[in-house]
Order: sequence, then C-alpha cells, then structure tokens
Amino acid sequence: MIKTVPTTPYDDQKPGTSGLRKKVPHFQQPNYVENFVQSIFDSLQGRDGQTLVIGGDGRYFNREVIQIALRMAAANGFARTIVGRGGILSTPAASNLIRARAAFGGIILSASHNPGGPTEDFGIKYNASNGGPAPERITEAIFARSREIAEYRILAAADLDLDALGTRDLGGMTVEVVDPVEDYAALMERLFDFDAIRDLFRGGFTMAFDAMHAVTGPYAREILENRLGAAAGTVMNGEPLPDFGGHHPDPNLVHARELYDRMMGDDAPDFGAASDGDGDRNLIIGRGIFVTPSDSLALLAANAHLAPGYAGGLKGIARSMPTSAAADRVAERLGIPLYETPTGWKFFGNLLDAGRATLCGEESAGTGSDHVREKDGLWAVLLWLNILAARRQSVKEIVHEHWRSFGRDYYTRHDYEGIDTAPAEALMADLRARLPELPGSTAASMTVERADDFAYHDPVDGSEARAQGIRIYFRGGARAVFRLSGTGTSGATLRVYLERYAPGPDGLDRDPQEALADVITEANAIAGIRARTGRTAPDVVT
Ligand code: G16
Repeated sequence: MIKTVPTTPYDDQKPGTSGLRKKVPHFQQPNYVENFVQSIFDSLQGRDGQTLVIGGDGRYFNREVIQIALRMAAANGFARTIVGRGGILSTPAASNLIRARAAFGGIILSASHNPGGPTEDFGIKYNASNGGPAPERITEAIFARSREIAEYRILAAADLDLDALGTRDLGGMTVEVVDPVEDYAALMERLFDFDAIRDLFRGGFTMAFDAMHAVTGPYAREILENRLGAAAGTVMNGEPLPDFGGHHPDPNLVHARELYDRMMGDDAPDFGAASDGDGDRNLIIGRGIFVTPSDSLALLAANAHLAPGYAGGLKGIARSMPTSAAADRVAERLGIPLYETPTGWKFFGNLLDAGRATLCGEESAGTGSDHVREKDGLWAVLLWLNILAARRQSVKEIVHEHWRSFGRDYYTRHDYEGIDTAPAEALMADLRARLPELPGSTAASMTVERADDFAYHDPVDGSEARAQGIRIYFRGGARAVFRLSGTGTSGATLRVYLERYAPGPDGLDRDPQEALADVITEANAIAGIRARTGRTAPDVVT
C-alpha cells in the first residue's frame, strides 16, 4: 500500500559540490531523508516505469536509507531498481551500472572521504542517466523543491533482504540485487592489459593497496589479488566497516600515513596506492616518491596510449582550475585541447558526453576518463599498473623522466579546516573586493601580475558558473588559488593551492614546500590568513 505522508520542509537541503552532506544525526531528524529523496524524485521528469540504481559506500546509516529509498522509489513510479549486494556500490561502479543498464539515474549514498559512524558524516547524491553527478540545473531544482515540499510517498512494506543476489518484488517494482564488483571488474578488463599486469606481478613486482576499511576492499581484492595475481595481503584494511575503523577514509598523506611511511621505508613495495570512502579518489606513491594528483593526471595522459582502452589516443584533457598546469603541457605536446573547469566532477560531464575530453583529473585526488562519469580510484591504479607493466621502469624513474621532458610544476595544497564560517567568508569576500587593486602589488616579496575570480563558461551547453575561486598569478609564473571547500560538514575549510613551474631538469628531489616557500608566504600575507583565522599553520598539507 502506498502512503502519502504530510511533511514540513527543511531549509538546508542544498546539494553541495557532491550532493547533500551532513552529520548522521542531522539526517536522522524526522522525515529529513524522506524529504530529500522525494525532492529528488519530484525534480525528475519522465521517471515513470524507469530503472533506478541505488547503492552506497557502506558507511553507518547506509542500510537504513537504502530501505527508505527503495520503498519511496516503488511509491514514485519506478519499475525497477538495481541495488548492490548489502547496499554496497562504489561511486564509479554505480556510475558504470547506470550507464551499462541504461538506467534513468541513480542514488548514491556516501560522504566520500569524510569519516563515518553514528555521529559522523553521511550523504545523498543523485546521478543522472549519463552516470554522472546531476548538473546544477537539477541540483537547483532539488533544492527549490525541498523548500516547499508538503508530502512524500512511500510504500508500506517490510525491509527487503539485500544480502542475497537475485530479484524480488516490492509493491510491483522489481528490485534486482547484483554483485557490486562483477560489472565493474569486467569493464576494467576491457580497458587494461590484464595479461601484461599479471606478468608484471609474476615477475616479482610488489604492491600495497590501502582500502582504508572502505568500499574498495572487495573490488581491490577481486581485481588485484584474484584476477591479476598480486600477492595475498596486497590489499590492506580490505574489510569495509561502517565507521571505517574509526579512521578518516581520505587517501592523502595525513590519513594514509601508514602506507606513506611504508613506501618511504627500506623494504617498500614497488607501488603503493589507496582509495577513499566511496572509491572515487586515489593516492599514488612509488617507492620513495609521492606522486601529486596533478602530476599523476599529466603522467597518465602522457602514457595512456599504452593501455588498450586508450590506444587510439586522447580527444582532450580536462582538469579543475586549482589543479596544476602539468596536464596542460602534455595536452599541448599531444596537440589536443585542455579544458579548465570549476572544482566538482559534475563539470566534466558535458565535455565527456560531447566527446571533447577523454581524461579528467583534479588536485583533490580524483582522476578518471570517459569510461564512467565519476572519478575512479581503482581505474587510476590500474592505468598506473598498465603503464608500469608496459614501461618496466620504477615509478620514480617514470616521474623523473616526465619532469625532465616537460619540466616540473611544484605544487602543494594547504587546508585550514573547521574554521568559523563568518571569518572564512569574510576572508574570501575581502579578497574579491581587493581584486582590482592586487596587480602590481607586493605583500611580502613577490609581485602580483594579475588576479581574478574564476568563472567558467561551459563550451557544450553555454552555462555559466561564477565565483569559483580567487586566482592570483605572480610575475615569474607562480600561482596561488583560494577557495572554500564545498564538501565539509562542520565550519568552513579554506583551501590554498600553490604552484610554480620550473622548466629545467634541475631539482628532481626538491621538496615542494621549500620550492614554494616564497609563494606560500606571499599568499598568506595577501589573504591575511593568520590575522583573520587565528591559525598559524595549515591543518593538512598535501
Ligand atoms: C568532491 C567532488 C570533486 C571535488 C571535491 C572538492 O569530491 O566530487 O569533484 O574535487 O569534492 O572538494 P572540496 O570542495 O572540499 O575542495 P568527493 O570525493 O568528496 O565526492
């Protein structure tokens, strides 16, 4: 029986960079989940009789929300839902399923790299029929709907068993419970030379993959250990846990410290990698060398032709604005276009759909291609493995060769987390107001050449996105970018992105913090970070 339940709106259901993210207790308020899911459904025209994919990263509250979403999908006209067993689907695997099964869209439950647990983070995101995060036109409609919603529709039914594969009926809607790994692993086998990678492992190549007790554990075990023959135990922390073992499933140098230390030690394996809560981010570390996500994108682009899925070459490369210019140099040499988009994977969707870009990447540890419409952690790891198998050099040799050939873009990101929203917004507003007077000025030792607030004009649909981050270019080629994070759930996070290009082959082992010291000082002085936030140092440096 379908019930129509009266409800009152919440005013804070505005999807951010990547869907709606809040603390679990926030989502547990009466009708909070139901309101948002109904707002999504109400914003989708033509959903009647369609297929919906539902899955999440397994974090605390995942199972409860999936049952609610299923009952509401059944009451809102969907004919079929496809759910990963146990409610599990990594974000890229969900994107793939939406595309492979020609679904109308998908609901992905995740707060990505944020911690999980009863008082930690949760998230709900809608992906459209191309498999990618809903464009702003849809997220705006969802937000508008959530502010006026008066009722939601739900089927009165008991919870479904989601732990056994197969199809069941839910009030006339078919629920198909699928193996979350199968289709995804098959896609990876089509893109990469699994024989060559198997050969690499057979020859004694060693690897450590940190699944961070998050969703990629089962994917990595199946693909790396079972199909590619990596030694048992290659996958660390491979058991997905609702609280990620109490850790932050963020594959950066702070939260994947154990892996980093191992890779810098004497008995380091040849290759180290990690992925985040929902499996879309990646961390790449060679023996004795961390590869920044910006460099990784450039290296993957320069070598992608070595993998069967990209043997025909790349149509173009897209990167988010704060990502370093390393990929630009590769695009230039390859003679293909380079697109600079705002932060947020959704901005790549049109370029991928239109066949203008093949590879995309962001400084925030996301890399992907047109195989799905999300960034894809394991995909990046497998492309690296394919390249390593083809080139038979170490990660360090490959990176150094790249820098010798293209020059090096020193890069670092400084994050100031959990600062009060008001001073963080004031800092940005003040920078914006001072943009016209910055060129020619010097706060410490460098001179500003030009400064702007990044605005994006989508070349495919003509849409505009404004106020996407303050860019300050210094004389001599260095750059500082300031923006506030769109994914945090408490207070504000100020991100400061710093880079400088060095054309020559010198300084291969130079520490970026040292190479960028003057840019860091200048950026801090221009924005008055210490005075405005009271912080003397960033919380996270990557
Ligand atoms: C999300 C988006 C990414 C984006 C990142 C930025 O990542 O999917 O495209 O780069 O947010 O985060 P912030 O706004 O905090 O800098 P994820 O992995 O959280 O979905």
